[in-house]
Amino acid sequence: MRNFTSIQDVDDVNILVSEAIELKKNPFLFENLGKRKTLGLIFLNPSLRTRISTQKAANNLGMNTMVMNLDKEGWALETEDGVVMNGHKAEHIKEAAAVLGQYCDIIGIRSFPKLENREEDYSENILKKLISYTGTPIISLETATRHPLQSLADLMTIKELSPNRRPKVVLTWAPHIKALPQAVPNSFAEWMSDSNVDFVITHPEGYELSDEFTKGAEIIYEQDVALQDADFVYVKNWSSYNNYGKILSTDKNWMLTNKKLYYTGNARVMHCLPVRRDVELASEVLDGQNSIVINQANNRVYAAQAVLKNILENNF
Ligand code: AN0
Ligand code: CP
Repeated sequence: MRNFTSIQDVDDVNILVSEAIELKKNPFLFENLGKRKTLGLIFLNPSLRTRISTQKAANNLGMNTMVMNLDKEGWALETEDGVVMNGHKAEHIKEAAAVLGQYCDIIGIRSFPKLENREEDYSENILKKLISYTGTPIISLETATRHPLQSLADLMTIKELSPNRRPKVVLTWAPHIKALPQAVPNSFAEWMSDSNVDFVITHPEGYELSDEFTKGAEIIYEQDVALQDADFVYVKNWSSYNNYGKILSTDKNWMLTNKKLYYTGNARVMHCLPVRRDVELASEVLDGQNSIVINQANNRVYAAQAVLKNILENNF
């Protein structure tokens, strides 16, 4: 594996998940693998888990890390080609990426979509330009359309806690006060469709995700029906893909409560975090026995470590 930007970059997902589970048992087994190698983490948007778990993963492999909050601390970046740069943007991504490639051996990038122009967001312009101009392997730390490190940690969590049969996994839309990206549900759907699970998606009409990500999944518009006999319920808000970036519903009935959990097979409840309590997910669920959101966050370290290990082994 050279880059980690989607499930398509992974040679064997089962092996990668197994490796993450092994690393969790023995995090320092490869503590010299990344010696004298530098991981640069570029953030154009906020982050708690990705920022810290990826640094911890790199440290466990003996790597150095440099974190750059380019949205606040760098020069304003021009990302389009052919622009006369006489506005407020002082540096082009072409030079910035090439320079970062001189200082770093592997680069991670977080870059949210603007949610204004679907074609522009789904072109993954910034990610593609980094791959072209840095000359280093690139890891997505959540870009416009996907969050693969999250999905790998999610799949690992499901594997660890699955019953001894094919589990039923339900992705449910939840209300939110802000328009959020489709990256987390897109990625989750893409990884689940490729896994040994029965995968169901439930959301209000108008919240269909791009079928590039959901092919193979069953879509049920009645949440109570979808939740029946679920082993895992993944809660997440996203804005509309078809009516791009818009909030079409704030219906509180879509919030997962203990009463709704009753329809499931005593399902484990997942969320990538950050979560808005009693907007997206009821406190009683988050604080209850079925919530595994902290396990998921913990697994982010080993997911990132498995990815970094694979890239280090195959590229240096
Ligand atoms: C982001 C999102 O939904 O993509 C990041 C999640 C990991 N969430 C928010 O902006 C609240
Ligand atoms: N789940 C996740 O990626 O969280 P952060 O946005 O805090 O990194």
